[in-house]
Amino acid sequence: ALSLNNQCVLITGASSGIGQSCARLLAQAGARLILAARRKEKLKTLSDELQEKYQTQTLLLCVDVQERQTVTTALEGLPAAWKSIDVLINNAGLSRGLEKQYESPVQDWEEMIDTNMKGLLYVTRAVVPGMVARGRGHVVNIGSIAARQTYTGGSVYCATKAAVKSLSEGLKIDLLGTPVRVTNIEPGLVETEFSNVRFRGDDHRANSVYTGMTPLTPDDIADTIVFAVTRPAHVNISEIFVMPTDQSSVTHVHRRT
Ligand code: NDP
Ligand code: 8X3
Repeated sequence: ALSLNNQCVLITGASSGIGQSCARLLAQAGARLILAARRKEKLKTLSDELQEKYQTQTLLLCVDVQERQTVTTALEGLPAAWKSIDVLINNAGLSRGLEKQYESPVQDWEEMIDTNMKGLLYVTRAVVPGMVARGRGHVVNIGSIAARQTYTGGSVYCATKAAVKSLSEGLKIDLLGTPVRVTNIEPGLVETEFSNVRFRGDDHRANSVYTGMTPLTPDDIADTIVFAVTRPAHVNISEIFVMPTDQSSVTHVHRRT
């Protein structure tokens, strides 16, 4: 059941973390991959690795999902062999800072909203009509524990992930009567570049997020995505909420320090 032989999968945010792990696990399962992110070099290195290890066919898309026209043009311009996307993984996303809602830099809100909400919508808008027309497809959105619980300094990030939950549910409603499936994955703490991006390269502060506890790895999340997309056609895994054993809520983290 874990074969994705020749299926075409588009992963946004494939240059790092969860997206990169998805690329590796899906390549292993036999998929063809469209790898999207802004950092072309990282995509190229990953693509070389996948070609070498699994003879994966890849297509690289250097796009910023915040730019609507760029997203639309890139996806409309896909070569014929790559147009039939079977699985879309809307993973590109980020957090910026932990300031109070009424004090944080407005451009931080805009970057989170434009990436996590609008970027996800632009990609979905460009890809899903083809899935409906072909009568096959699966959209996997990366939400978060942050959608379920707002934490200090996280209000705008948490709001964008609450939006991902609503958008996943809404898309599922809109697709009822078609064979296209929708899954919302909601991870707790996963060690990736996420905290380095949130704290703008302050490695000490970023590392402290995971100190003394065992976080999830990006492979743990990619694993659940492989599970969701390899179920039989009549099974829609609607939500998966995954936490580290050392975490029981956003604010309850067991640390051995
Ligand atoms: P990383 O920072 O390691 O990866 C984020 C990825 O998103 C990168 O590949 C980055 O690529 C891409 N990205 C960011 N902005 C854009 C953009 N404007 N256009 C295109 N690509 C973009 O973090 P994670 O792997 O942790 O994050 C992946 C998803 O998981 C995010 O949606 C995040 O919110 C979510 N998440 C993470 C958790 C965690 O604890 N780490 C927990 C719950 C959810 P590039 O910079 O090259 O464009
Ligand atoms: C990321 C989860 O709690 O680190 O979505 O912000 S958290």
